[in-house]
Amino acid sequence: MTTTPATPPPAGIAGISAVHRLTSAYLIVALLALLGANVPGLLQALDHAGLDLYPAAQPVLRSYYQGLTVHGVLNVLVWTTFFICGFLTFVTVYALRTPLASLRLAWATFWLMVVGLVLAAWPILTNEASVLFTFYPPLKAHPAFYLGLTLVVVGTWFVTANLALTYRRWRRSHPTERTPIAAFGSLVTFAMWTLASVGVAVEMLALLIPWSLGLVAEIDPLLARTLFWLTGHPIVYFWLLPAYVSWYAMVPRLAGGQLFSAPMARAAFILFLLLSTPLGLHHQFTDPGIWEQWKLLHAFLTFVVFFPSLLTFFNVVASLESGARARGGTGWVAWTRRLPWGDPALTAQVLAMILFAFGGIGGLVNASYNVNLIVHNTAWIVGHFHLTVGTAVTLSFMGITYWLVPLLSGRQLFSRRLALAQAWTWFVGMAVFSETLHRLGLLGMPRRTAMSLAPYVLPEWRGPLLLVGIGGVVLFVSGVLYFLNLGLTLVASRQPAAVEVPLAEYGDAEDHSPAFLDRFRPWLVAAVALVLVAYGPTLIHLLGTLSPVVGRRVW
Ligand code: HAS
Ligand code: CU
Repeated sequence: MTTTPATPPPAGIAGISAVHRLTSAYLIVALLALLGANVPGLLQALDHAGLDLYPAAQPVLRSYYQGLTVHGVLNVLVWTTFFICGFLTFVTVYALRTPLASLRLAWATFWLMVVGLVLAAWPILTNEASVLFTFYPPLKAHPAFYLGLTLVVVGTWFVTANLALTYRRWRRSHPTERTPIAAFGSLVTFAMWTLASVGVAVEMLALLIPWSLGLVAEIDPLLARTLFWLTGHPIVYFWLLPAYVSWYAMVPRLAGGQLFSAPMARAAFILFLLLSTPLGLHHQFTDPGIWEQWKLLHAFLTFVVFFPSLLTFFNVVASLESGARARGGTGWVAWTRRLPWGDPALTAQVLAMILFAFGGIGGLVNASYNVNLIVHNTAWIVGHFHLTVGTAVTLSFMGITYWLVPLLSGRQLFSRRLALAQAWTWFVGMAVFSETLHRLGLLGMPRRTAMSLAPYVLPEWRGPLLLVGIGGVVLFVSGVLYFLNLGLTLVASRQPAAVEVPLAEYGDAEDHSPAFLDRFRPWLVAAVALVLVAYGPTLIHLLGTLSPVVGRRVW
């Protein structure tokens, strides 16, 4: 097997230190969000274990629901989005070895997103927007909440534009080359997201903002929810695909191997571009007023979007195996012992993958129209998304920071041991926490409920609820270890870092992907067409059956 040449040193990329600064800025906001989300997360887990600590958290957090909103918004909207904008910009520039198209636009985008974040954070912190991260009407938040989140979304569109222009510049000077996988995956992620985010943008601009400003008195909850989930489902792949970029383009290198198949990686990304969006109705199987045929179509499409993750499963494990075998691993399973388990950047990501396999299987249960009726709105769903966004994504991003923060700061990671302990405690804590929540869901426990105050807790929930509390405490400790290590890296690490971007080689001298797997436009056109087919009739139907209601503040 021959290989592509090793990654050349970064010195040749014009303006690379400015990109480092930009990525650092995004990373700081992302990490502050993750840090801020950790405390309400602990309070929620303890609430499930029967300890209501919210009276002690006054006046910062006035209720379980305000805490849950802070936790959800900071984790799934801020930590993810800011990390992704910084990381994928960094990756694209490195993979293409081409300067970012416009640094000025990039900084303007960053500040626009920060302004949006501050606007949205202020009503959340003053308890004027305790509407959870799904902000379903008729729950009505302060207008600044909706305006702020809209600015963040618009910011991501500018990131797309900047990356697309960078790619165009690269393509002009490399007309026949295949786009490197890392850049290809990053560009697909932003293309997919930009198409997908139109739903929530319309919801904000046409429904929520005018209504929260008092320009219109009423809102149609079903139409708003449908537009929300048009974006709300694919957003999960907006979070996941950057982890996949790392699993495909960097993890093989960290494992000492190569990417097993570049064409298969490309095929997976293209399938996500096509299929991420037209299936959001699987979040609305129980919503009345939407035709069953369309729900069924979305259920089928959900089974299809499972497929690129199976491709990823195969490709990523084969790549890990190539690394382990190169290090002397043998046997069917025993090779796994030869992975470099002492490297926290790799270990965190492999542990994230293992839990993701279970989260993915749970996703199939959710997607099954009839079985969904059993798990919908129960603790099962909370278990599902802590394995996916809470582990596949978050633990992978943490693993990435174990090489990225030293690279950006120029200081070696303070402690690899602490980082390994962090990754393993996250894995164990999350396994206990999520498995128990799945079980509680099957026992009928509702999600989004302050269990310590609920008068209907069944005796068979009590034991598992305690385990949720224990899992949550382990996760909190893992979070503390993480921030301690990063903090000490910045203030106490004296060793200069000798880190390079671990871009993996492919298992072939050249990338033999067929040309149609390295195109954007035709797949994007097909993706738009699929969304129109999957959503057009339902949206037209909903516009004809509006039953608007006034807003409510129930907290
Ligand atoms: Fe989901 C609800 C279906 C994936 C996140 N999902 C949610 C919610 C969130 C979420 C946040 O169909 C709740 C939203 C709310 O608040 O109401 N989900 C799926 C399906 C998949 C899926 C079919 N979800 C994700 C991902 C998420 C995410 C990814 C975040 C990042 N989900 C649903 C449905 C609902 C839902 C319904 C609505 C439920 C309801 O009733 O409300 C699939 O895409 C999953 C595919 C994944 C796999 C796993 C592949 C494994 C890999 C790793 C392999 C490597 C290993 C390492 C094992 C097929 C790639 C080996 C180790 C060695 C050492 C060698
Ligand atoms: Cu979904």
